[in-house]
Amino acid sequence: PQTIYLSEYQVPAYLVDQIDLRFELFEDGARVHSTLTMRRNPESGAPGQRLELDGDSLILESVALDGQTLIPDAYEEADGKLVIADVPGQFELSVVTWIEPQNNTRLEGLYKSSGMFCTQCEAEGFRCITYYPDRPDVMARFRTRIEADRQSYPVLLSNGNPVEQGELENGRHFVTWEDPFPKPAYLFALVAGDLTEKRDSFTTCSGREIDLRMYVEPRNAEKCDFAMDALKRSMRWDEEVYGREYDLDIFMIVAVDDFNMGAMENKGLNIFNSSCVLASQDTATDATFQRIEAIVAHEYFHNWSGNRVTCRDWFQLSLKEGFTVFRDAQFSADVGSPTVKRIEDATLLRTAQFAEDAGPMAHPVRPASYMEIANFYTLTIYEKGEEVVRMIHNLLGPELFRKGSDLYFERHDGQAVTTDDFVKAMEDASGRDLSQFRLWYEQAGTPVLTVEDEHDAEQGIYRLIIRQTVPDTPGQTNKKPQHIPFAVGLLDEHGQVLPLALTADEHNAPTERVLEITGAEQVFEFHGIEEPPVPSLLRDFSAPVRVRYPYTREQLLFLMSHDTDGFNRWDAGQKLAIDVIESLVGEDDGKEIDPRLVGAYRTLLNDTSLDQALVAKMLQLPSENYLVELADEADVPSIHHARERVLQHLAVSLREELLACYQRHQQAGDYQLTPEAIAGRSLRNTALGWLLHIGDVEALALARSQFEQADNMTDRLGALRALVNSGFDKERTEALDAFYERFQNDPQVVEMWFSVQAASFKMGQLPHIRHLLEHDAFDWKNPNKVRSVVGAFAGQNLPAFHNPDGSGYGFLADVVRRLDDSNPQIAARLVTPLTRWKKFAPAYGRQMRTALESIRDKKGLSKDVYEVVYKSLA
Ligand code: HT7
Ligand code: ZN
Repeated sequence: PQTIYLSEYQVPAYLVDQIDLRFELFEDGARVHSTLTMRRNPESGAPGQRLELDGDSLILESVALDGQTLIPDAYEEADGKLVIADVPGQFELSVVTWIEPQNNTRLEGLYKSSGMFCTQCEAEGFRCITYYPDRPDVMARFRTRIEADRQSYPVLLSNGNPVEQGELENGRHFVTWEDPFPKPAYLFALVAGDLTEKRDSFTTCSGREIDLRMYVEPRNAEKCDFAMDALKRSMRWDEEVYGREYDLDIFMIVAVDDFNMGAMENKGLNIFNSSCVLASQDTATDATFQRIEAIVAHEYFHNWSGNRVTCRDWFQLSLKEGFTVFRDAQFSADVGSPTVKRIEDATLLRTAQFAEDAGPMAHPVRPASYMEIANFYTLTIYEKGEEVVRMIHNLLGPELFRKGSDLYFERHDGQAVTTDDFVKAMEDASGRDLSQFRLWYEQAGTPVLTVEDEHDAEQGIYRLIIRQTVPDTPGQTNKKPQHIPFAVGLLDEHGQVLPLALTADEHNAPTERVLEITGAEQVFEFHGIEEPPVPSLLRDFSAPVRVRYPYTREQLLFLMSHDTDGFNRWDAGQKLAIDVIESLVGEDDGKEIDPRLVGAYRTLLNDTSLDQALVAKMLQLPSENYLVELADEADVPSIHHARERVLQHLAVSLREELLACYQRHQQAGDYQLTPEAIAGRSLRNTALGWLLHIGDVEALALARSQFEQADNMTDRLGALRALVNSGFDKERTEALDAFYERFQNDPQVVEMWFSVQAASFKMGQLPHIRHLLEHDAFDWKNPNKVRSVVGAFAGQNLPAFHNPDGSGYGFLADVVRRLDDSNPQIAARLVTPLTRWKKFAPAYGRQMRTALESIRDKKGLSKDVYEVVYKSLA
């Protein structure tokens, strides 16, 4: 496969002003009539009159130039292109293609899901519909006419506003949609089906009434309210916080069961994976509700950050994704608990993005090359991209950042631009120089800050000596120091934050400072510090970096109970638990577990004056995935064993406190989604899980009654998970059967049922995973089902996946080879756990490599999987 380079970017030779589409939808295929009004791009230096259009899996029926049908000699169809050697400066090109949505298992372009037609065009799906310059810097006005059988497809949707509809012969009908905003083809969408419509409305800040509609399968009609409310909250928030008003008269959301990712921000017609939009108290957990709210907001926010201002090319993907994730994170923090949101985001980043940044697929936030763009919808583009925008926000402060975003939207409305344009707008609005900061977009790898300190009692000076390195990554060595906002605080022995005076005569100094790290080594002096303080470093996780500072356990215990920064308070607890677990890895079971850990957890459980949302997070031990990420040559069974020992020890030692915590957080009254209520459920379910882990019979009775009587899915699934991870075999089987019996007709709940088993070490051993794949409810064509079994097994059930006999690796390789033919995007994503082979002890790494080689050797391997496997083996 060919590698595409950012350095080879050229403006398009031809532009499209208008595209008129007519879709004839049938059961055995679809005919697509497209008429493009095109002209030569005055900015293009490309010589000649050669027109190249992209196409994939198309059957070409005819081509006409300015109304004249072209004979086959006048054009060439090869290597995914339609080439017409000689076109005038301005012309109309009509192309008719035949496609087969019913056989489209890749879920790119136009396909069928549960009997409905739907599309996914980002990044390069539009070329599976018709020949087109399928690149985001070609922006056109779309007019779309859809024709289909009225009975089977009463609802016909596309982008923009409906402008015409009517009846046709043979029980068919049509609707025409017009989108007034020029857009790239990746934002095109079409939906046709027998769908229930839910309606609401929103009045914008300027008084315009927007028609809001959700379209779902009739059985899901009762699961729309939460997403609709989340949409309205998002619309209001974007007006208030970013001054962004919605621009069309109608905004639609559609839920589809078969979808490669979470959702898609098509202009005016967002399409969602059902699992990311449908919810009810009975069927969705708190985490699902929060995810839905964040994704609805994310897709809505794209209307400005992505659609009105879009990407020039796919190297700029983080321009829209990083910025939009930042916006949705701000929104979630505003409507929920900001500290908890920050903890969740930093956990994902440190566990998974840091691993990506240290692995074979490491790439900058603005990559310099790719083979298959679908492989670059990564944690680096999304989550690290978010952190980069957040750092600009930290450096500029909220007012100047808002000035910068206003300037960016105003300056580039209707354009396809670059990450550099974004940074430039921030610079111009703030007067700050962000030239060194731009390295965050260019250099891959997670910077490491090594911090030393010294206290000069005589002068009352405390010094922080900070050294910065950026590790080598594939294709990048000898990197330059980056510009890092490093938030710090200092605590005295009573836990009071100290003023941070940078000179002897600075008065009223703040108690928190964002230090700007720009060099390879820098020293910061704080004056008036009489006693050695405890430093609180990288507060609120102010930059996506690793910090090395030799905290003692005493200091961590101190920060855990005194730090005024909620994030660092939580982080101190994590560091302490990690230190204790790591000290047990590879040791025999006689080695003592530091009693101070139990003491700290006891305080957390007993002190009801603490923020319970924070306590709920603090009680969660660091995951096995994070422990692996921190290890040099990870030995998963030993890590698992050490973590289990700590968990068991804590649960045995704190049995009474856990039972009391469980009882204290019994919730009476209606189910609520407030941060307090969510924290209460989380604490209860953590306590229950720990107690069942140690085979507590009293807790077993609590779990069974919670499972049976729960009025919400968080508690029901919490009890089920606790039972699945317990040693109570009979009760576990009974609960799993009862759960399936009750929810078998709800695909989203069945997905949870699969993943609770596949992610559990107690249950999810390979024979059982194979058994799940044979289950009636499992469907290889549905990405959610594949993720819920195979993804959960390889991504979360580490000791089973890393079975020393290598069976987990062989299994995953078989699955990837199988999926490579039907859905290469999903296959390429599933390979990820194998690509980390260098991270593991040699006996494991070798077998992981062998599994990768068996994928590499498959005949006809897709470009998607080839890129990931090839780079991992290099
Ligand atoms: N912008 C959307 C990306 C997306 C996607 C990409 C590749 C293949 C399938 C896809 N479905 C959606 C989602 C988002 O970030 O908002
Ligand atoms: Zn997005």
